[in-house]
Amino acid sequence: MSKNLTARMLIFVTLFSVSCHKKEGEEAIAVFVPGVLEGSPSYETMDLGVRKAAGKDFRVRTIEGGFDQASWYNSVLSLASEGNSGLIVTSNPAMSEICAAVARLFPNQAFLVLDGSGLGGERVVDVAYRHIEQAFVIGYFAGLVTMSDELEHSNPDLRVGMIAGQEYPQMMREILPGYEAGLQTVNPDIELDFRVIGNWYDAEQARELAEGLYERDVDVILTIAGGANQGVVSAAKNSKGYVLWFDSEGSSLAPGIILASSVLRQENLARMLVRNWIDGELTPGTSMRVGFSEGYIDFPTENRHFRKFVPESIQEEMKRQVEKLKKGEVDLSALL
Ligand code: RBF
Repeated sequence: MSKNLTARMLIFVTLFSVSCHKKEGEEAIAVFVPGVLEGSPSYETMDLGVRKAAGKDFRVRTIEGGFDQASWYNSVLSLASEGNSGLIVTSNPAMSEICAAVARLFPNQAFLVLDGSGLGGERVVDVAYRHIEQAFVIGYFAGLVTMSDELEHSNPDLRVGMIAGQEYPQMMREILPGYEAGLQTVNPDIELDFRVIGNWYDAEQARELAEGLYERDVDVILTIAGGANQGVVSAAKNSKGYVLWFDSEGSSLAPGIILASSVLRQENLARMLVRNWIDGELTPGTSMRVGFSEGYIDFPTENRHFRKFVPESIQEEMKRQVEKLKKGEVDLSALL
């Protein structure tokens, strides 16, 4: 073969592979946020994980669906009907059924629902967390906080709070019972005061609810309220109380006030599953449930604020409890 021909072939091969690459670059992944991104830990980590998996090869478009939940179905439907996104990724338990309904109309559209409900049907990939474990571990911690005589703002009353954005099946059947079970494992006399805001954005109402709880001698509040969480933190600062965080690590947002977090490793999960999709290895209709033993729920005891502000005896007790959860030695099935 002449040198010239080899060179020409090389140019052809190079051009060809560049054009293949470009085609890949044009394919988009849509991240549908059911709400707004900012302040919602599970949405922010989903978006990050998708972007890490996509790298430079895939364009990622993040669409905020806003707080009108009745509009989400139409928004996802129009995303699928545009046909520009090879994959639509979203997160929260209400999205499984919404995506399943859209998937029936657009059978070639790939869907990935993180933090789903298990009701994704035959075409959607649906991953549900064992929220009961996530809530149990932070409930156990809240129990130790309210019992403590080493923590400055812990009072002798055995009363603990929880504030949620909304009531929904996973909240009422898993998170609330898991949290209560954690509290009562520490001491059956601990009382729980549970309040619901009714949305995921009203920080002012969250602040009022939290202040009411602290006035009633609650010393620690678990907040699961998206953008409204900030209101609970302001109330804790004014009333000298503690806050517990859910889904992501929150203690750096208010060191010494947000004492601990029960986290989802949603960024890792999103990254892994989107990579699987890119590699053609995401099977439609797959449904999974993950928790501590698979490494997708965690209670970080090495966090520097946790180590600084939490009494050592509580740190040690939490390490023991986390080990048991990781090894699958805590049986919470009776609560479901
Ligand atoms: N969590 C947030 O942080 N922000 C939200 O805007 C938000 N909206 C939700 C809407 C619905 C209909 C449901 C069912 C849950 C929502 N969540 C939201 C809760 C979130 O998906 C998750 O279940 C909890 O954060 C516990 O991990």
